[in-house]
Amino acid sequence: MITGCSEDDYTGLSQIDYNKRTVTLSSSSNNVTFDESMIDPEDESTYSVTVTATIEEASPVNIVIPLVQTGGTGDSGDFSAGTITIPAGFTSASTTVEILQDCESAIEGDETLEIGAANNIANANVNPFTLNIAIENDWVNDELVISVSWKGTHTFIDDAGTEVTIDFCNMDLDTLLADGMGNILDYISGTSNCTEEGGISGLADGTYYIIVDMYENPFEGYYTDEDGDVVNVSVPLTTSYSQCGFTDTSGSFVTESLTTNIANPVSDPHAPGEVAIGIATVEVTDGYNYVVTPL
Ligand SMILES: [Ca+2]
Ligand SMILES: [Ca+2]
Ligand SMILES: [Ca+2]
Repeated sequence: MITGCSEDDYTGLSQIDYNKRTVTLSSSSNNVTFDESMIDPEDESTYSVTVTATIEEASPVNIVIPLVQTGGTGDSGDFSAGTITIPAGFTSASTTVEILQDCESAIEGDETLEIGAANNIANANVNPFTLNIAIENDWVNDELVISVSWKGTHTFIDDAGTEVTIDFCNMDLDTLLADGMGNILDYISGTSNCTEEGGISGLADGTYYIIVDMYENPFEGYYTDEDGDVVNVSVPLTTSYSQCGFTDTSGSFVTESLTTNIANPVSDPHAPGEVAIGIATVEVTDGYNYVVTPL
C-alpha cells in the first residue's frame, strides 16, 4: 500500500519564488587602459573586457541586464556593450564590452568610458558597479577608399549597316598603386566588376600613382563603322575617393584617355602594368593625410 503525504505536496505556481534577485556585477579587469592604436582584431585582450552578473539563487525567470555608458568623455562610437541574460534556473552569465576603432571620429585625444547596468532591471536589483575604461593613443583611420567605374555604352552603325551597341563594362580593367617612380606596388582592386573599389593604407609619406590597368579589352580592332574605320571612342573612367573621418579628403573626377581600341596586353598571364593609364597622383603626409590630384 502506498501512502502519500499530500499536505506538503504543492506543485506549480504556488512554489515559484517571484522575489527580486540581487545582482552583483564584476569584470575581468577594471580601471583598464586600452591603447586604441594597438587594437588587434585577433587578440581580444587588446579591446575587450568581460562583465559577469551573478545572483545567489537561481530565478524562475530570465534576468536581462543591458550594459550602458554611465559616464566618461567617450561616446557610443567608441564601444559596444552587450546585454547580460541570466537564464531562468541559472545563477550567472557574462557579456563583453568592446572598444572600437571608430573611423568617423577622425583625430581625438584621450577619452574615458564608464559602463554599468541600465536602470530599472526587471525582476532584479543591481548592486552599484562601474567599469572604468581609459582609451589612449588615439587610432586614426588611414584608409583612402578609391573606386573607379567605366560604366557606359556606345551605339554606332557598323560596316554592314547594322546598329550596334557596345557595353564598356565588357572591358576588364583593374586598379593598381605605383610608387613615385612608377614601379607597381600592388593591386588596389582586381576583380571582374565594372567598378573596381579598394583602399590604400599604411603607406610611407611620399608620392604615389593610381593606375588603371587593362586586363582584357574585347573591343580592340573588333568593330568597324559605316565608313570602314575601326571604332575607337572614349571610355570615360569615373574615379571617386574618400577617407572616413576626413570629409575634405573626398572627390571625384573623370579621365578621358581610355578608348575602345586601346591595345590588349600581349603577355600571358596578363602582366599588371603592361597596358596602363595613370589617372591621379596621391601625396601622403603624416601617414594619413592624402591629397589626390587627377592627372
Ligand atoms: Ca571617441
Ligand atoms: Ca578615438
Ligand atoms: Ca577588373
